[in-house]
Parts: sequence; structure tokens; C-alpha cells
Amino acid sequence: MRITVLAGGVGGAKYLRGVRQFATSAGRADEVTAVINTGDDVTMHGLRICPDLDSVMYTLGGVIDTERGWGRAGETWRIKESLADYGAEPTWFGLGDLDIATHLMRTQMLDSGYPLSDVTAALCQRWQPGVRLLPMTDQRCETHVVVELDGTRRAIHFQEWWVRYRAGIPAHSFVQVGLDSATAAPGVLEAITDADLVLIAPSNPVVSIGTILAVPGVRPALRGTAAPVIGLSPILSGAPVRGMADACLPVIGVEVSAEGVGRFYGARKDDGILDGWLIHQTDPADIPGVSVLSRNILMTDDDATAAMVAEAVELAGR
Ligand code: FO1
Repeated sequence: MRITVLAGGVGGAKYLRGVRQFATSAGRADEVTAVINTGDDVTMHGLRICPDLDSVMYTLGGVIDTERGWGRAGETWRIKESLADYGAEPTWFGLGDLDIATHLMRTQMLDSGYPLSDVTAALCQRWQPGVRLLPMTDQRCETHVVVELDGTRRAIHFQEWWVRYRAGIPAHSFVQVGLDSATAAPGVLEAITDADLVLIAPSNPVVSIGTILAVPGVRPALRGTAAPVIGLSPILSGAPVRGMADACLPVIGVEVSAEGVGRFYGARKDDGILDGWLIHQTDPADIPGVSVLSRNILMTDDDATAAMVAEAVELAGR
């Protein structure tokens, strides 16, 4: 089978470990393509940083810091400390020494004119993630957040809202800078239209999955593909397991629940993208036109996640 997964960072990376395990399990040799959100990307200290691509690449490469969910295991922070001694801003964003090697490689390749998809493929030569990683677009786009700060309303980068302010200042809206003029990266639309199964990872529905869906051509590809589109709810018992989906969903007026997110994605027979929706056994969800499957969806380990993928395949078969 050709399986295509739309995913963001930390939750998406964990989910992709399970998809990879399912795809390589007994008697299977599925091809997995992951389309990754790049709206979190940011330039700092002259380096282009792609948090979601790196979380997925490091996680599947076995070198992620599992406690943080981002950056490298065994990290040191000498350069960060030395930058802070120079008073170089921002000091609130943690760039590890090992991680900086990735950003230096990416930045010099981008500056030489290579598109982000080629850069990603080159970096993956080293980490061998075992799935094909595609950025959602090669064009630079960034999620900015319109916030209320010191009595004035202004836009700050998503990373500043999330890392510096811990999503603790009121957000009025998310702005996906550059997205309306972006084009899907090479292979992205084909990966959706030619898939046998499309999976929506339990990533942030607003700033990760929502951003991928906003890339021109992606939503029509999802609505037109012959493949079933099955999502895994990122909200269990009214809250995300990790991350800040509960801080983002209210900003766009979506209820923080499995049902709320499922309705936000919508049924493909209407103007949405879903055929199926896996939710946690504690959550009710009635989404007209969507087959809802209720089971334990906690990704406790790769086996548990792989079992969920098997469930999605079974649901897709029906
Ligand atoms: N998240 C934090 O909470 N604090 C950090 O200092 C931080 C640094 C960082 C550096 C590189 C990178 O790839 C990710 C980093 N993240 C950090 C995580 C990042 O903000 C989030 O993982 C994604 O943007 C949200 O999915």
C-alpha cells in the first residue's frame, strides 16, 4: 500500500513511528510518505529552523530527545550560552549545539538555491527515517499570531507566542504568512491523489494540520483522492496529550473535543476531508458522514500506535 500521512511535529513524529512499524510489519512493504507542516519554521541567529521537519527526522532517526520532543538527545547548549553572553536575541529559543549543525547545513543549502524538499532529502540521507519526508511547500511561509501585548495588538511569530510566552497571552488570530501564494512541494499532491490510504496525524489541528490544509491544492487533492482519508483525534477527554491544541482551537472557534476537531475537518461527502475518525473510548463524537471508531488511542508505544494504524486500514477497507 501507498500510505500518505499529514503531520506536524511532536505528536506527528510519534504517530509516524507507529505508521512505519505497521508498514514494515509481517508481510507488509508499504510505502509511507509524510507531508510535514512548515508553518512553524523560523529564522534565528541567521539560521533557518524547521521544527516539525526536524522533530520527525530526529524521532524517526532515533536521536530525538524524548523528554522534550524536540532537538537532539545528549544535547549541549554552549553556543546558546555564548550567544546570550553577547546579548544576542532571542535568548528565549533553545538552540542546541548538535541541532545547530542541522540548521547550518539547511541554511547553506537553501542559500545555495536548493529547495527545501531537496535539503530535507539530503538531511534524511544521514538520518534514514525510513519514510519519505516532504515539506508541505518549498516556499517560505510562517504562522504568526496576532496578540494583545502591552495594550497594543500586533503579530508575533508563532515560535515567540509558543516558546517565549508559552501561549499565555491572548491570541486573536493566526496568520499564515506567504501561504496563499505558496505551491505544494514536488510530490505532495501526487502523494495524496495516488495514495491507497491517507492518514491525518494527531497533530495540532490549527497550526499544523490546518496549515497543511491551507496549502493551495491540498484540500482539493484530499477531497478528490480515491484513497480513504482517516484521522486520529489529537484531543482525548477534552484535552491534547501534549502541545497546545487547547490554546489554539478556541482562537478559531472550534470546541476542544474529538467531536469538535472531527467537525472542523469535516466529512468528505460535505465540503470536508474525512471519511473516518478514530477517537478515544472516553469521548463521544457524532460527525455526520464520517465513520467514527472509538478505542484506546493513547500512543503509549510503537506497538499501540501501529495497532491504531491497522484499525484505520480496517476502517478504510469498510
Ligand atoms: N520548544 C520549546 O518549548 N522551547 C524551545 O526553546 C524550543 C527550541 C527549539 C529549537 C529547535 C526546534 O526544532 C524546536 C524547538 N522547540 C522549542 C520546539 C518547537 O517550538 C515546537 O516543537 C514546534 O514548533 C511546535 O510543534
